[in-house]
Amino acid sequence: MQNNFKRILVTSALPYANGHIHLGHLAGCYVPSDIYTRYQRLCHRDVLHICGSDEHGVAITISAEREKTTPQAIVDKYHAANADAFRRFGIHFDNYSRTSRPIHHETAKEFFLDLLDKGFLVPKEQDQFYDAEAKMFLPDRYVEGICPNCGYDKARGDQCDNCGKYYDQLDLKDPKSLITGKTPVVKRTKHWYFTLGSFQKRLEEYLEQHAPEWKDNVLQQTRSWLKEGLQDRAVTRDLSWGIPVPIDGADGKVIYVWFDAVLGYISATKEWAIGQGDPERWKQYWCDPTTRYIAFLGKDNIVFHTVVFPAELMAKTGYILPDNVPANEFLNLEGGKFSKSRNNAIYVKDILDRYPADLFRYTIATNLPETKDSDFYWKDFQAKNNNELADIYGNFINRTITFAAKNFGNAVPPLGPLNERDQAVLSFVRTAPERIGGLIEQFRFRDATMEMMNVARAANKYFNDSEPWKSFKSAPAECGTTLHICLNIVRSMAVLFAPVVPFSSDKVWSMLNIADPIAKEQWSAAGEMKLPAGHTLGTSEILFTKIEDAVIENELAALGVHAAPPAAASAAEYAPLKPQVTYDDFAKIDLRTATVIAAEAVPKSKKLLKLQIDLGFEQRQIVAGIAEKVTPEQLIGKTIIVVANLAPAKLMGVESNGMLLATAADGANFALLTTSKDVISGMGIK
Ligand code: B3M
Ligand code: ZN
Repeated sequence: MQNNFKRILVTSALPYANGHIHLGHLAGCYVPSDIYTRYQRLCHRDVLHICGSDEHGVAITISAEREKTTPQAIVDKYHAANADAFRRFGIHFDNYSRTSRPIHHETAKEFFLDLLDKGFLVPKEQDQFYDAEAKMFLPDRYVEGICPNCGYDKARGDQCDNCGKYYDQLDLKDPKSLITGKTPVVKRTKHWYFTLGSFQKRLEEYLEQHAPEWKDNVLQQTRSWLKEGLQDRAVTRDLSWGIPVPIDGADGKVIYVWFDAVLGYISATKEWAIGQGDPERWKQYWCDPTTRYIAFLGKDNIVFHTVVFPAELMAKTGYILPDNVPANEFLNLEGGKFSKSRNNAIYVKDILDRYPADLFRYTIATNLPETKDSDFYWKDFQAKNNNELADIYGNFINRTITFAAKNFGNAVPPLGPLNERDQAVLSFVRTAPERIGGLIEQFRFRDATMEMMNVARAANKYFNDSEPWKSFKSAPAECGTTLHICLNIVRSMAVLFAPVVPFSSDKVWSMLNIADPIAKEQWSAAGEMKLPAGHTLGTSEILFTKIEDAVIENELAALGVHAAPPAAASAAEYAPLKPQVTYDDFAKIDLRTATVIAAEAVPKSKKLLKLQIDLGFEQRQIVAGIAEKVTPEQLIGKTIIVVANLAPAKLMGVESNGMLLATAADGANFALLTTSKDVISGMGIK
C-alpha cells in the first residue's frame, strides 16, 4: 500500500433490510472487509469501517407485500436481525446505520438538490409500464418479463439476474405486473435523469488510472459499461416508499434507491462522527485526498460503485473516489445440488447456535470467490475444521500449552542456545507478518489465510522434529528452548490468525495469560518472540472439536442434498490385475507424503496441472494430469502421496519431478490418495 495515505475508509455494501444475512453475503463482501479492517487495525492504521441497512426501494416494498406487512415493519425487523447476525459473526463495523434515518434523508436531498442546481439532473417525460388494475406505475422489479439480451424469462424491469444486463424496462419482452400478473399498459410520467453521459471521459480516466491495481472482474464489468457509452439514467421513481423528491410538483415520487443507497456510506460516517462528539470529522474520511477509500461489495453491485457513485461524487465535487473496489464473485451452495424448494441458503442466524463463528470464517476465507464463483460444501466445512483448525492449528496450541503445564510448571522455560532447526522456524515465523500482510494488501484473502495455516504447519513440524518428549529426559535445557520457542509461536499465531478467527485468537490469548489485549499488538512485530522466560500461562482449553459425519449428514439432509453412493463399477470397468511383483520390486518405489503449496493450470493444456509440493526436506514441482477432475484451489494445502523417486520428465515442456497418486477413475470414483490424519510432509510409506 502506498504509505502516503493517512487513513483508510472501508465501506461494505449496505444489505437490503428485507432478508437475513447468509453465507453468500459473507463471502461476497463482509468476510473480506472484516479481515482487511482487522488487519489494518493491527497495523495501527487509522481505519474506519462503515456499513448499514439499505432500507429503500422496490426490494423492500415487494417484500412487505409478500410478508403481508408494511415496509416499515420489514426494515425494522431485518435491520435488527442483520445487525445482530453481523455482531455474532464477529463482523465489526464502526457504524451500522440505516438509510431511513433523518441524517441520511438530509444527505441524499442535499446531493439531489446540488446536482439539480448544477444541471446534472434534468427532468424528462418518459413512457413507463403502468398496472391499470392496481393503479400504479411499475418501477424496476415490479415488472418481470423476457430479457431482451439473453432471453431469460424471469428478467426484472431494471436488470437481468441471468446475464447482468441493465436495460430500459420497455425493452422487456412479454412484461407482466408483479402485483396483478396482468400485462401492463404504457403510460407517460416525468422523471429526473442523471446526466451520467457527461462523466464518460472522466470515468474512463478514473478507471484507467486504477486499472493496474483493480481486480479483473471489476475492470471487465466497468470497461464493458463504459464501452457501450453511458446513458442518462432516471434517478426518481413513482413510489411512495423512499426519500421524497425534494422538488415542488414531484408528489408521489421518490429518489431511486441506488442514487441514495451509496450516499448511505457518507451519512453513516456523519452519524459516526456525531457519536464521537466531533461532527466535522467525517470530512477527514470523505473529503481529504490523503484518505484511501476501499469499497467492498459483491459482483452484482460493481458498476454502481465504479461508475454511478463516482459520478455522483464528481458531480457534487470535494469528495474522494474509491481507490479500490475489490468485489468478489458469488459463493454457491453444494454445487447447486440442493432442493431449491426447501432451502437455498445458509443463514447466519441459524448456524451460530450450532457452530462457533470462526469455523465459518475460516472455511469461507479459504474458499472466497475472489476470481470466480466458488462453492460452500458442508463436507469441506467439516474437513477444514477437522483437518486444519483442529488437527493443525488447535493441535499445536494444545500440545504446546499442555506440555508446558505438565513439564515446566505452567510457565515459559528459558531460551538456551539455538540450533539450526530453531533458527529456521523462528525465521519462518518472523517473516510471516510481511508475507501474510502483503497478500491482504493485495486483497488476496484466500492466499493470506492459507499462509496463516502454513505457520501452524511449520510449527507442528518443528514440534515433531524437535521431539521434546524425548529431550525432556535426555537434554532438559534443549527441551526448554523448544518449548520457549513453541509458546512464542503460539503467541505469534494468535496475532496472525486474529483477522480470520478472532474469537479463537482471544481464547489463545487468555490461555497464554497475556494482560494486554491483542488489539495492542503490532502486526509487523507479530513474529517476534515476546513471551519472556518465567511468564506464567493460563489454563488450556480445547479450541476446536471434531465434527462427526452424522452432524454433516444432518446438515445435508436439511438442504435436501443426499450424498449418492458412487455407482458400483461394472466388471468391464475394473482394470485387469497386473502380474505379481516381489516385495523388493515394490520397495524400489519411494512413496512419500507431501503438501501441495501451490497449484495452477499448465497453459494451453486441458489436462495438466502444475503443483509445487513440500516434501519436508525439499520443495519441488510435479505435473499431474488431473485438471479436468480437481481445481487448483481444491489441491492447495492437501496432504498427498507422491512417487518421490520417479525419473524426472517433461510434460508439455514443463518439468515434473515425481508423480501424485490418485484412483485411475473419473467422476464419482476419482479421488486423490491422502492420509487418514494430518502428518508431516516427507514421511515414507510402506
Ligand atoms: N442493497 C444490494 C444488495 O443488498 C444493495 C447494495 C447497496 S450498496 C450501497 O445486494
Ligand atoms: Zn439476460
